Amino acid sequence: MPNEKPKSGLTRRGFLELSAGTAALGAASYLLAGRISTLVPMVSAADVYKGDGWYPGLCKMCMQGDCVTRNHVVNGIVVQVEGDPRAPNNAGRLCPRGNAAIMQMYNPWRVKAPLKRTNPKKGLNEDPKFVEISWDEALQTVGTRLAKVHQDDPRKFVMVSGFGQFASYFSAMLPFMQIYGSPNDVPSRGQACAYHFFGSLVHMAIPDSVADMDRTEYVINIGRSQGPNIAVASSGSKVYVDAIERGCKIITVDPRCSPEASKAHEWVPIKPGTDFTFVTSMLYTMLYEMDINQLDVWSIKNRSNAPYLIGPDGEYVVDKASQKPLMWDEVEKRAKPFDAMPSMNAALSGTYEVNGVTAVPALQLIKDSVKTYTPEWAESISTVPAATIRRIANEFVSHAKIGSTIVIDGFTFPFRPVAVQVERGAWQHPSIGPWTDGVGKIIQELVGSLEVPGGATGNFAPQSMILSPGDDGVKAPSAEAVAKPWKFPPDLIDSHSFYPLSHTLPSLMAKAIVDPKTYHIPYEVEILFSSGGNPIHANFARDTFEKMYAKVPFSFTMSLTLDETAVMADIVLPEDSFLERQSFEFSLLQVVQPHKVSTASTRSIAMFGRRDTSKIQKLHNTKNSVDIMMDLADKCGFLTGDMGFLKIMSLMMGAPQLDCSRRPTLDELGEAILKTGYGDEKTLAGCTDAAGPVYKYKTNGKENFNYYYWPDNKTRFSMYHIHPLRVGRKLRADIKEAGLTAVPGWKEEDMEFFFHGFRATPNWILTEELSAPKEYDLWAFNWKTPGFPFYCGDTYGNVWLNETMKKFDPYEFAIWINTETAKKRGIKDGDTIIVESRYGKAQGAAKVTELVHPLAIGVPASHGARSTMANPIVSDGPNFNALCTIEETHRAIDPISGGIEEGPAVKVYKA
Ligand SMILES: Nc1nc2c(c(=O)[nH]1)N[C@H]1C(S)=C(S)[C@@H](COP(=O)(O)OP(=O)(O)OC[C@H]3O[C@@H](n4cnc5c(=O)[nH]c(N)nc54)[C@H](O)[C@@H]3O)O[C@H]1N2
Ligand SMILES: Nc1nc2c(c(=O)[nH]1)N[C@H]1C(S)=C(S)[C@@H](COP(=O)(O)OP(=O)(O)OC[C@H]3O[C@@H](n4cnc5c(=O)[nH]c(N)nc54)[C@H](O)[C@@H]3O)O[C@H]1N2
Ligand SMILES: [Mo]
Repeated sequence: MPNEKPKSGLTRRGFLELSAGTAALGAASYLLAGRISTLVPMVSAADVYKGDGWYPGLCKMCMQGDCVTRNHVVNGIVVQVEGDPRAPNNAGRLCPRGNAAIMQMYNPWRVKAPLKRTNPKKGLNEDPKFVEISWDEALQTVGTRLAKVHQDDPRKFVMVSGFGQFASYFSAMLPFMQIYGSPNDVPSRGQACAYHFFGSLVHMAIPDSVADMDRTEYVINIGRSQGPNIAVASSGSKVYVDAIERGCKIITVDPRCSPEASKAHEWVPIKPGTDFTFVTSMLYTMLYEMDINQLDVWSIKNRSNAPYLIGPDGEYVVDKASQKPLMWDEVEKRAKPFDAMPSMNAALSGTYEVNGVTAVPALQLIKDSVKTYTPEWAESISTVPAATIRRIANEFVSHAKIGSTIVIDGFTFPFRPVAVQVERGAWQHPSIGPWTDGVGKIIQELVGSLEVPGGATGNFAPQSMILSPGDDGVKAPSAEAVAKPWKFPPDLIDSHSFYPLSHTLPSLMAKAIVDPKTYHIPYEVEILFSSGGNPIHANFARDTFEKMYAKVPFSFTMSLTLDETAVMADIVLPEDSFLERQSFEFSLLQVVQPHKVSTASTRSIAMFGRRDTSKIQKLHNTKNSVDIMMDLADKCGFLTGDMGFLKIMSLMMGAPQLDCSRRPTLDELGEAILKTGYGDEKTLAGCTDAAGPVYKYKTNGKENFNYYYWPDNKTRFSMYHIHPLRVGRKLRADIKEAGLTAVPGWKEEDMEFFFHGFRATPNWILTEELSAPKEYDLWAFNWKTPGFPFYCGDTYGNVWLNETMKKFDPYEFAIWINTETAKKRGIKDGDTIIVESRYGKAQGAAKVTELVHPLAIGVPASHGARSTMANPIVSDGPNFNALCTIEETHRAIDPISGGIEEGPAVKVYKA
């Protein structure tokens, strides 16, 4: 049986020893030629592939998936993977995961053939009693169901995907959903990865703002990595270290001294969930303790909405005739439309009678909003010394070199080499998390460092549309800042209408499927399709997701291993490992640039993700996921045709001239993309190891900065964040009109908390966790680690990664506790301890250390509870996610981003 577990008698320990042996041999054979003998027994001797040599590859051991590799193939077996030194992004580097890719492909726990469930009872601890079936039967079973629901009501089909499957998501799964007509495409990560709103709003920086690492001189990282924390080979870590070597100062605000913080100029330990106070008191220092002329008055007046006059209702006061926002002209002593006067004449403070109302320049309101947020106040909540905050605010401003310019290709730019980067760690705290970033943006605008050399840019290739202003002169909300339209009763299964600015809401999907009435869903879900996304482990309520999968009459997956979603499935469609996936892979570099840092080497790059797997022997009866999606589209009857699957897929992939009247092979598809993007003379056959990676730069020099397309006051950034205020107002009205008194699941008395973040200026509020009962006297927090930033690439099931991290990183599978804190509780290094929140527990070995804040308990990665049918090593370590809740009654969901509170108050004791 290809899908059986390791032989009985081979205990878990036995298996680990076996894998330890494989890993050790594998590692040793990096140095010795004899390495393949450890892998040979896994393939049948009859199939010896000819064509030993090096072949081009593309790594997919993390979600970014753009590191170019060279794969050494001997007798059809991949014996070595290394970074391609010619690659513009990873330049020969490869992280620990990339180096362990071989063990993903040759993992004995892979799904080896299509499977059908024979035990109708579904549960995470139920044996599904899978039996192997043919591809024909599997596709027919899924196809018939899909076609029926498609006819009936496409909303009843829900797709859950994630970063285990990012490339096929863009290329095939998304087009499938679009043609199928179901709006219910729910990314599994959503509520743990919600930090896109303010970047999208202010400068279309999505996923988030990234520093210009070629030139920046002072970066404040709050709850975020620039690469080293998660070992990013593509850009990331190398760029970070280079910047430090060239003298750039990096300040890391984090409860933990991460590998990155240890290399940084300064580590600022902070109590989890309190970053809002740090940034708002920096803002206080800048506005109350500095002279305005120390700030970039030119940028404030020309490139933000800070001078716009605001009425008592919080709205812009507009010119009656043109409807354009007004500014107060200090020279002419009257209000004028923002584009009808020299911006430098605009008032930034005071009150003015305009249009019969008392109007105030927006900057004045921002200043008023932080008047009590002194560094001393911030210290009382965050524990960061007031003097440190003041010093950092002053250093930030002095490093901004306000007034300086830089000439690139003959074009003169403002030069502002500072950035504030606020990400996950700081965002995942309802109501105040997003605003930590919202204030981070304000601080940067005060020194003029957005979208100019040295400052912060976005991850999209620079281009003219990115900063285009609306009629009000301010860059229009884009990407995730565009509010989802209201609809009641909702079509969307995940309550998106109630959280119009959110990223994605998988836990609300789960709740609505289990209990459609509470969430006002007028239909019952009939089919769940999961692939490369694991809401059961990526989120915070295993039970709810288990109930969801158990309730839906039919679910299927496209899987690499038997993860939780597969254990709950009726049909499992086995997928090729990326090392054996044919032709090409849709590279993320087609869409967004590396998430972590930005340099000229990657800022506008597009790359063809060539994989030549023709000489690699496939191990099992698996298929390429793009092929599987074509099969399913065919079964549903929409493969070909004018707006058929092939057409949409070819458009999404950037190959509009593909012949869509018949099903293409993957080679044909790859070649069409190659020719469209890189020239008609290019052929797949020409993409060899000798020829090197295929890529191009879309822009160069001055075109690499969005300021170039919208200089001076041609566009303005949101500093007074009027958009969330407006969205909140509309949402209140919509809810009322629907006859509701609260958002589903929320208590009526918590609705003020719900709407708290929908405002234009920052305002502090105590979260549920910061006001927990006194016995919960510590705060747990979490981060991604170099070995296991995600489950993509099946990192947790990878024996080499598991062994390496166990052996070399004593912090990986442990619970971090500060020396003083441990002493008070009689906890010693290595003791088994229990971390208990009001929602759940995590257990593990204590790592007593000075590298963590005394009030914080660090629980790394996403270890712990896992699928019963995967390699048992996947459940090693403490499970952070069990400590968090998805309950609205605990105010656990951020109403803006949809993010879940990831800083639960906990108590800690010896087991
Ligand atoms: N504790 C904790 N939880 C977290 C996070 C954290 O840092 N800590 N991070 C959060 C964030 S930011 C995100 S984005 C999400 C990510 O969460 P998801 O988007 O769900 O992605 P992954 O966890 O990477 O992988 C999901 C599933 O993909 C499967 N898989 C891996 N490789 C392949 C493949 O090649 N093919 C197929 N078909 N399946 C594959 C794995 O078995 C896994 O079950 O997790 C979130 N959850
Ligand atoms: N190459 C590559 N790049 C990637 C990815 C990839 O897979 N590969 N993944 C992308 C994805 S999906 C994501 S979500 C990002 C994740 O990128 P990051 O946000 O950089 O990743 P995390 O490790 O989750 O970082 C969170 C940090 O916040 C800290 N932290 C936790 N709680 C708090 C808090 O309350 N306050 C403060 N100040 N800090 C806190 C943690 O200790 C940790 O250092 O990376 C993206 N970039
Ligand atoms: Mo993420």
